[in-house]
Parts: sequence; C-alpha cells; structure tokens
Amino acid sequence: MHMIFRHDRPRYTLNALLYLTLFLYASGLSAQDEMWDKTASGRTHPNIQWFKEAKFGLFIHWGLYSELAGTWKGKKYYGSGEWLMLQGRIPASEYAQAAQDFNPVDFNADQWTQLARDAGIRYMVITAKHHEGFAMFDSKWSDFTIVKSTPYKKDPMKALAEAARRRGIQFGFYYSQFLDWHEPNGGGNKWDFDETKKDYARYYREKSVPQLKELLTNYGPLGIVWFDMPGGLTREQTQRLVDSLRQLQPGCLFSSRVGQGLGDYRDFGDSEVPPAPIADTWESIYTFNDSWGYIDHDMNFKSPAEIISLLANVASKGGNLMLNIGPDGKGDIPPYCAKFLLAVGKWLTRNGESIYATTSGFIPAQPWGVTTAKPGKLYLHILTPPRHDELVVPDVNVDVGRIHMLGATQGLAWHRNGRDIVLQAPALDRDNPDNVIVIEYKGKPQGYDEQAPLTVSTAFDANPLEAVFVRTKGNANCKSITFSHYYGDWKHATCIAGMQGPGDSAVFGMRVLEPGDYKVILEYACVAESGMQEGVVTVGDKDHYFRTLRTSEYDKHSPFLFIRHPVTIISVTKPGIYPLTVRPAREGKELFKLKSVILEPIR
Ligand code: FHN
Repeated sequence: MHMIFRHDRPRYTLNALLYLTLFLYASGLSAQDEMWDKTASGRTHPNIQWFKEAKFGLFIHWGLYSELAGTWKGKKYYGSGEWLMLQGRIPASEYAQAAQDFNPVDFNADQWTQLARDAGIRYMVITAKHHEGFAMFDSKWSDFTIVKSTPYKKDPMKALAEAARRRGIQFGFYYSQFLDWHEPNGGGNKWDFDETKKDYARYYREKSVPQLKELLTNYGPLGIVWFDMPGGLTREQTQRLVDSLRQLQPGCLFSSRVGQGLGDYRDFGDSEVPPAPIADTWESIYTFNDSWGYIDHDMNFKSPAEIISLLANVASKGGNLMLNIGPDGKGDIPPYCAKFLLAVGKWLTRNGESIYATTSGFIPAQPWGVTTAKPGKLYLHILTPPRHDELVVPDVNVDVGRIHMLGATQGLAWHRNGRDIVLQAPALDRDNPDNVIVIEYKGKPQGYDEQAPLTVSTAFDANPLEAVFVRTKGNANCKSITFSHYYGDWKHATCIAGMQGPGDSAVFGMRVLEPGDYKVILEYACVAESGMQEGVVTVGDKDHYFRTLRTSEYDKHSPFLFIRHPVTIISVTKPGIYPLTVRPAREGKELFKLKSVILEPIR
C-alpha cells in the first residue's frame, strides 16, 4: 500500500498551522467554526456540472452518537449530538462500549433513498466516520467499526450507495480526516490523550488515509468526499493527500473542508448563507433541527415552509442547499423529517424548474422575495405576498415577453413603468410558502446590483433594508458575526460594525414606491459598553435622534440578541429615492452592531 506520508516524517514538524490547531483544540469549544475552510482551488473540476445543477442535497449524520441520542449517564446534552463524547469528556474506552448496543435493524436503504428521491433530493452525503472515530463501514484499518464491534455486523453503506445510485441520486461520504477522539494520535481528544505526544502524521498514515482509500475503492463511483475540520497538514501535504485520492476516482468532488483552499467547491460555515450572490460553485449546509446527529429530545425541526424559503434563498444567491437529517440508532429517520421532506418534494414537483439548474437571479432581494434565473427566464419567488394587487419588479432591463405563474398557461397582466415591471398580482395561494412567477425575456440582463436602492412599499408589513446593501463611510464596515445557542448550532448575522463617531455612517438607498408614514425600526445588538449612546437617523434634511438599548454581551457560544427598536416615524410625500443614514451622534464606543433597518408602513 502506498502511504503518502511515509517519506515526510523528517519534515513533519509542528508548523504554524499545527500550533493553531493545538491551541484551538486545547481550548475545546472554539474549534468548529475556526476550522471551516471556505475557499476552493479556483480550478473548474471537469465533473462539477452535476453539482451546480443539483441544488438540493441530503446530508446524513449517522454514527454511534445516534444510538446515544444526546444522553450520557442520564444527563441530557443539547446542540450538536455528535459532539456528545467531547461534551461529556467521555473516556474513549467507555464510549466504545456503546457499540455493543448499536443495532440499527430498521435501516432500510431503499426506504431512505426513496424518501430522498420523493423529496427532490439530487445528492446524498453520509458520515462514514465522524469525530468519534467510529467507522460506519467495513474497514481493515480499525476494529472500531459497525461490522466488527456491533451486533449489527453488516456494512450499511454498501446498500445505501447502491440504492442511491439506482434512484439517480449522486452518493458521497463525509469523512472527518483529522479529528478522531477514539485514537491516541487523532485530533481533538485531550481528555484521554496527551496532545503534546500526538503523532498526527501517524494518524493520517494508519487510519485516515487508508480509510479514505477504502471509501474511494469499495463503494462504486462517488459524487463527493465531504471532508470536515482539516488540521495537522501543511498545504503541500494536503495537496499530496488530494492527489493520491484523486487517482482513485478522478470524477469525485472534494469539499472545501479538505483544507488549504484545495477543494473543488466552497462550503460556507454551518448554517450560513452568504448575504449576496456568489459566482463560484458553493454549498450551504443546514440541519433540520439544532443537532446534526440524532438527539431524541431535540424537536426543533424546520417546517416545510422554512425549508422551501431557505432553498429559494440559497438558489437565489447561486448555491446548493445540503440539508441534514439525523437517523436514530435503530436506523429510523425522525418522522417529522420524513414528513416535512415529502412536503418539500411535493412543492419541488410543481416548482422544481425554478430551483434545479438555475443561477442567481439578477434582481436583488425584494420585500416580496428573491429571484433565480435560467437563460431567458427570471423566476420570482414570492415568499411574502403583497397586500395589494400590484407587484413591482424593479429595474428589469431586458425585453420582456410573457409573464405567468409557474405551471400555468394563462399570462398575467403587466405594464412597464420606466425600467420597472408592474404586475397585476394574481390571486396567490396563501398556503403555498413560495408562489413562483416566471418572466420570460430576451436580451442580456444587467448584473445584480448590490447598490441598487431597496424597495419600500405599503404593500408589505415590513420592508427590511439589510446591512449587506449598505454603503459605509469612515470606519463603519459590514461583517458577518457568528454565534450559537446551544452547542455548534451556528447562527450568522451580517451587520454593520465600527460606527464610533459621526463620520462612521451607514447609508441605505431607499426607493419608496408609495407616499405615506413609515415607522423606522433599527434591528441591532448592543453590548453593555455600547448602551445608552446617542445615534441619529437622517432622512432628507431631518435628523431623528435615539439612544441605544443594551441587548447582550457577545460570546460566540451564547445567543447574541438583536432588538427591534422603533426609533422614529418618517413621512414620505412623493415616491422616489431617498438615502437613509444611521450614525453615532458623537465620538464614543461602537454604537451597536446594526443588522437591518426596517420600514413599517403605518396603518
Ligand atoms: O464538527 C462538525 C459537526 O459535528 C458537523 O459535522 C458539521 C457539519 O458541517 N461539521 C463540523 C462543524 O462545522
């Protein structure tokens, strides 16, 4: 067997990356979000097209942790259930005994893959080995496997790979290449094993690489190897790892978390959607509830409407959504996941044309929703139906032909108002979370304009001006803030930060369609030292003063609270474009982290 690191040992010293890794793991909790590699190689993989078109994937976290279901010795844990071993600092030898009870007799590859098929899923990625170190497949390189150490004794991955391919679903494996809490030389377990004595090269050589090779050899053609949490390797070593694995299956894609910018497409952070479209090939990953692995006391499942709107939102920015389920220790998929997936599948049967093989739309997000596109077609995803019978689509700079509801033959009435299209809004189905309207067009659309003024209309109860669309001045800047509620259930908020003095301002372009009175609501988070400071909202020549309200301190492992603070009312007498500026009244601490400004028509 060729071991790619055999000749590297003399050079395999602790480099800067390794020190960083050690530091992160020594601090235990901070690891997950620090280890997301969101960059890809920039080269176009010859087999990338299926992935670009697929748009909807199913992630499956299934391992020993599924049997433990978030409880250890009577204590319930919350958040990422697959991190139970670390959360409970469970000794590796004790944890391994759980394998004796792991007997997923209900596992049925045909049922799982048929559900995926009916849900409109186009690719599936399942955990072959997660950080606990337990292989859910048959491996010669470890005894800690479902075949060798459980009463089940079979390899479920064989059947699953075949069943997925039979149903036209691309099949892939998740593999935690560095973290392995079972092994003395694997990353992450410092409660059993002395970090300073670890030989990561040996871990890669004796388990990680050979197991990856088994996966790429024994399960037919794989669509993806979904690496996670890179560590312990230099760029050169990662490149060699990638090269040696590519030889086995040149057609297989590698996720960006292979590390060192060497993946074939970009994954964002867990539960993260970039705020604006991205031209590269990329994926957002979300889990159904608060955990990736099964937890029997986690019932916080996303509803079909939430998933459909997430799918449309991700597609509107040009990405794929891979949504995770956590089957239990018997091999059953939680009933709400199955039920809600089928509801999403039903919606996709009618509306899939507006999702699969689309690119981002060329109209920025509107109070009514988002857009996706295909050559000659712009799809309007109406996530919030208007209150009146007109729907304005701003700045449609192409030659418009027919406009119709997706799937309907009858056209919709519309007229031009300058560059806008004004649609006679059809009777939308209020039970449908995303009514799709198709605008057929000719010509080359203008690019997506992040600086376009944002629509404000009395047709909507709330008109959000999101931070990503801001123009900043002085030290004000737009950045993404990451935090969690329980443990590893990451949230991300794009905010304007750095506003410390009157010269540091955030300017939003508002395009008000109808005159009227609007309440101005600031949505922000404000730490103690920022509280009780004065700020100003300026519209036209009028300054509106307010004082900041303290919300919560920032700690990335706790909720970061955003308040919706109504600060004033503005009266707009004429439709038109108005700048709205937010700034501190005087020099001081950062005013707050501003997520959005919401304009609410007064009724
Ligand atoms: O630590 C893992 C986590 O358990 C889960 O597998 C997610 C899925 O993207 N990846 C890591 C954290 O980012």
